[in-house]
Amino acid sequence: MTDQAFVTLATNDNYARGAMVLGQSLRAHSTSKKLVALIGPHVSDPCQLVLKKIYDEVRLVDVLDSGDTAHLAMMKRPDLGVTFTKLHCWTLTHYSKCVFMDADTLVVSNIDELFDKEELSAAPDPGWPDCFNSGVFVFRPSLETYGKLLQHCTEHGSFDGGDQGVLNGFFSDWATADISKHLPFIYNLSSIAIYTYLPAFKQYGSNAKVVHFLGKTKPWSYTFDPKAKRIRGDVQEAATHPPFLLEWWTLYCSTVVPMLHEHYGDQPFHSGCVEEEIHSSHAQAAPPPLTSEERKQKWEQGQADYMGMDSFENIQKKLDSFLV
Ligand SMILES: [Mn+2]
Repeated sequence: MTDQAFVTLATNDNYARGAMVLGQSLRAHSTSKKLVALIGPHVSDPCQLVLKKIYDEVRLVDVLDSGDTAHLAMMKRPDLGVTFTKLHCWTLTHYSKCVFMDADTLVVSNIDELFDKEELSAAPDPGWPDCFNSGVFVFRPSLETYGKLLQHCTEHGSFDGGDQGVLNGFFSDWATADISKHLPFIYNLSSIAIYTYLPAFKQYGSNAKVVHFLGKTKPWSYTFDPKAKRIRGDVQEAATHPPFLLEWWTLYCSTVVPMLHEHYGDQPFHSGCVEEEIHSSHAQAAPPPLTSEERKQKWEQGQADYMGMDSFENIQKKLDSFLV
């Protein structure tokens, strides 16, 4: 179907790298749909060129420069800049139906069946399930809807400061009107759910089709040692399931980094793939282990040590010890 497309948004080079991996993951799972990337003016030339290799269409969206209704809306609500950029997806009227996907999502299975759904279909947000999460949603491009959305935006703003607040305000009957517009959680599985409802993750997690790296720490916030297949970085605040993170990095290193090298040429750039030397003593010196009270406190503050003590494997071990 050439009038249906997956659409994503990258406002800087980091999110552009996310978009590259997302695009590659869609291709790896043999999508028959077009791929469209909306980009902001801050995405560098080499990144734009790589996106053009992966995506069928790369469209520059400069709200400040557009001179259209979005520009006017932004003058009233300058705080919602990126949100207005995202709403631009409704202007892609050369497609009859689209699925928007955040650049911090990863496809782990073919999801073309989402195009059977209607606007606005989305999965519940794990933090407030009467709201949908705007990281993955089905929509129909329409200038009429676009205009109404911008109007809604300027009149009511966004209750969370971003596009999710605007979209939930606009499609406000999502929670109750039509159950067929509730996508199963496996189409927008945020790793937060793994730690808030582990038994459900154990039961259903293997059905995941889209993983969403919610939260401040994104896959590209880490570095990766491709030889050792190890993720490095401040993993304390990682709200990310290690195997999915590993899948992101493996796809990135094998299929995206070579293209980045090609387009950066002699220019230096930070790929994030670093082969570590044999560890010096300082790298091996682990911080003193937390007492269980300190650990409990950290967990309650949402700072579980997901890659270490509180890793999924360790939680599973503990759980298994109860189950057998
Ligand atoms: Mn996101």
